[in-house]
Amino acid sequence: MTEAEIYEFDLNGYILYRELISPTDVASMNAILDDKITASTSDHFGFAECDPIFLQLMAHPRTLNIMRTIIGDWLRLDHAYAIQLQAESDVRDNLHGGLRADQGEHQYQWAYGKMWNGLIVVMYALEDVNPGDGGFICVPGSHKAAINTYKPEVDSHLVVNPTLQAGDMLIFTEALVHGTRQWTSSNRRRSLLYKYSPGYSTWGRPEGLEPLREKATTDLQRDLLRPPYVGQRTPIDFPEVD
Ligand SMILES: O=C(O)CCC(=O)C(=O)O
Repeated sequence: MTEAEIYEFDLNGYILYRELISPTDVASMNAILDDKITASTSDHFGFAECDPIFLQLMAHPRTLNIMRTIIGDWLRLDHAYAIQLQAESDVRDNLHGGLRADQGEHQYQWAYGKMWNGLIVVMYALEDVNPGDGGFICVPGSHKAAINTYKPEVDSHLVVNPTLQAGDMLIFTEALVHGTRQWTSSNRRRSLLYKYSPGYSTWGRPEGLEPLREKATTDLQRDLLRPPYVGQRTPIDFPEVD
């Protein structure tokens, strides 16, 4: 990450990268999901085991390079799921998360000249999110808030609803107060969420990664899918970024 990007992530608790997935790959991923999704698929669903392209995205060199700054050399994939919303989807507007929420796991600290994070979300948009569409919302800067007994209303002036184009990537810390607002567009929302943790911790049940481990085809993918542990854990062998 550049100094400007680190400043932005530190200031806001989230950062946006444009055009991370190529239009060709976005189209392939959408076609795969169109085949997979049925009328009974819920708004939140597992997707990463259904095609190798999604494990390749988990190990995207540019993303991992950014995660290296945010989480460090021993990062792991914690869990992954997709969100698909339509105007008729029944969304319970909410804001949750925040510094030290979830048994203290959601963390954000600077020490020894670098940031230390807990669970981090990498969200890829497979469809555009236009101004006012709803979906992902957050309170910029709230990952450093000193008060955790109060959360603003979802329509507060403190809440933002970032706009995205298909292929963009939004990264946020779960220490940020964030959530979902009713989807209002006649177009669908389709997002892929990959959540990464430091090697020593887990938010999801570690056995939830077993179906993905069975599908891993490279050492890098297998390393990212290791369960949490510390002793003799080797760092990730980060791939070169083009
Ligand atoms: O993307 C969203 O709508 C919300 C995601 C969320 O709440 C989370 O990742 O914890």
